[in-house]
Amino acid sequence: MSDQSFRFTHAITRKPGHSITGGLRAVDTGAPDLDLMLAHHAAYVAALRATGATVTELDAAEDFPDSVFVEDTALCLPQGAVVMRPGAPTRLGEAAAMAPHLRALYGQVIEIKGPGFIEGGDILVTDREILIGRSARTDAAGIAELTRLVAPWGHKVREVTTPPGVLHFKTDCSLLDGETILSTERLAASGCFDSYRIIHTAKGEEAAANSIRFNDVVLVPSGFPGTRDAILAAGFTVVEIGNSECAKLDGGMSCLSLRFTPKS
Ligand code: CIR
Repeated sequence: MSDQSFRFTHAITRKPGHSITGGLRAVDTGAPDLDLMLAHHAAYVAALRATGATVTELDAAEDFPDSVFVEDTALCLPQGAVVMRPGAPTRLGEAAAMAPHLRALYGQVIEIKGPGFIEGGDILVTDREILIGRSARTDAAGIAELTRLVAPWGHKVREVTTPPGVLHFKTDCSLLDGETILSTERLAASGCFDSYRIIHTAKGEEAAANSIRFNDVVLVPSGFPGTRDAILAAGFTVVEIGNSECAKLDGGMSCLSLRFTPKS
């Protein structure tokens, strides 16, 4: 089994700013507390660094309330990075703001030009394929353009469906190793992971599905003991990170970083 889908030497994160209170959310459950979010964010960055990775922490970008969720701005592959074209109008400029940072670290950076839209949160890369969930943010034209761009790098794309009412495909799943996926029951019921080993989130703990495998650890949002124990029982090492404030904006563990090994 190759491990390039979960072993990385680098990550990019961006600090949340005061404008985070204006971030997008499906349901208003109250304003996020910036100080608490900063504390959770610092723990998240520390957990990535503890695996030996180099983490570039960008300053807050107040013009973009959701810019802490850097994952949506790019897809990082072993051969190069692809700058996304977010489907949320308030987030479109975030991708262009990320591009120079990727260029500074990565050998090869290309971009989705449109007219379609695609966000990183809808893309799950496994050892054998790239799964992309169509969603309110990612459309057929965006998927088609990405498919064309990554074909010369030898990547096969499979289009799948994001459950109705779920923001991103990866809101409901994460990769634990090259062959193992953590998924909600509602997403796995679509059959999209039938050729993988699946670990289901515990009942009522759907919000734990957005975890990430990063080198030797799995970062899991705090407060989901059933799912944490299922991941532990499967032999993974778990680090729990507070996510109460990002959750108010429909964000989780994957959204907070771009993870990659630069192509030199
Ligand atoms: C948004 O609605 O775009 C943000 N409030 C949350 C983005 C979460 N990103 C992700 O799941 N990759």
